[in-house]
Amino acid sequence: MAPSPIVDIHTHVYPTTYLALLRSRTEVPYLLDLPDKLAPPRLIILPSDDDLALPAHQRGRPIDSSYSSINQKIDFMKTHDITTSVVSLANPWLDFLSPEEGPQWAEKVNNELEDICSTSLKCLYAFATLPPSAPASRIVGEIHRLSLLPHIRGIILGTTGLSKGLDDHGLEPIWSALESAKLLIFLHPHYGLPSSVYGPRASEYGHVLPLSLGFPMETTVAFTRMWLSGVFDRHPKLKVLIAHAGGTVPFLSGRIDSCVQHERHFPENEGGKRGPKRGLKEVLRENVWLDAVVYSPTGVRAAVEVVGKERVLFGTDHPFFPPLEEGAEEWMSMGTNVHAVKEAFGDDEQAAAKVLGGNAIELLGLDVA
Ligand code: 5CU
Repeated sequence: MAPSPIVDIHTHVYPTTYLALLRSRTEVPYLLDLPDKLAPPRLIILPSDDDLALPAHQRGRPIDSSYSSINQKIDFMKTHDITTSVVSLANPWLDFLSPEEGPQWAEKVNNELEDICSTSLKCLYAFATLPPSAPASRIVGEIHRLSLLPHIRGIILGTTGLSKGLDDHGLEPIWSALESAKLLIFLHPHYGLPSSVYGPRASEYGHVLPLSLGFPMETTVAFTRMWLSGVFDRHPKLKVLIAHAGGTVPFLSGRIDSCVQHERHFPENEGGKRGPKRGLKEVLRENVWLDAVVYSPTGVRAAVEVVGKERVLFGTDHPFFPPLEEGAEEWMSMGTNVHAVKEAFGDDEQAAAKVLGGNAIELLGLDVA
């Protein structure tokens, strides 16, 4: 029997167009080439990376060819038996561009993603990117254009939306356009939490606190604001895939709901409930998908419990979290996430296979070679 397909829906790339954009800049985010031409350039992605007191080769993070090379992405897929990947631009997307610059860069990057996928013999699809600083009409125009590109299955979106967060009424035309185009929103963090929460010793722990805690909390707050503002009442068909197994949404959903039910600020609605008409439980079961990039069976089980086993999708986060040992072929992040899915389902191999691939194929209509 042929092995079940494995689909990676959380896998990033910095296409060459985007790297050229970063290279042309001197303000964060930007790409810093080093005098040693053999050393990979440094990506200065956050204001805290732009520490001019440090020598250039210690600022930000090294961005080697694995972040942009499609051949290396495909080699990674072959090494780990991944049949199909749905690639997305890595953070910080186009959040930092001016309203005038955004639309043309979105078009360039999205066209490059479509080209990459169309020459990949059915093993690649993509989540496109939007120009969030542009006027809403231009963003809506790009969504319409994307809906005609054969390999685009959704868009990746940061937590700031148009700059005021995902409860911003200015997003209404964007939600409507995404809902009618049936494009999935892949909600992904970038900004984390204010660095003060990590304390004065934060740098001793490298990126551990912002990545393991800041990212998931950022996503949790963004999605909760989206729900609280009634987005899913007004757009009942909107589809959202939340990164990193929903941040902490699965664990905190009961508490979030309880706080709403105890909040006088919300009037009681017809059903005697407070808050949005469509409760959090219902929205999680009908509008939300979670990736399984959570590195533990406990996390996968929590995700499955709140959204259902048919709404959890495998991912790797490649090329982030590469092996630290020189020359290692197998990525721990891949092995850990596959193991977490298999262990979470135990004997239910069919459910594990669906999370590893079948759910994504069905949801995104992927033609798997
Ligand atoms: O964990 C992740 O998803 C990431 C990511 O996407 N981008 C990044 O800069 N670090 C970690």
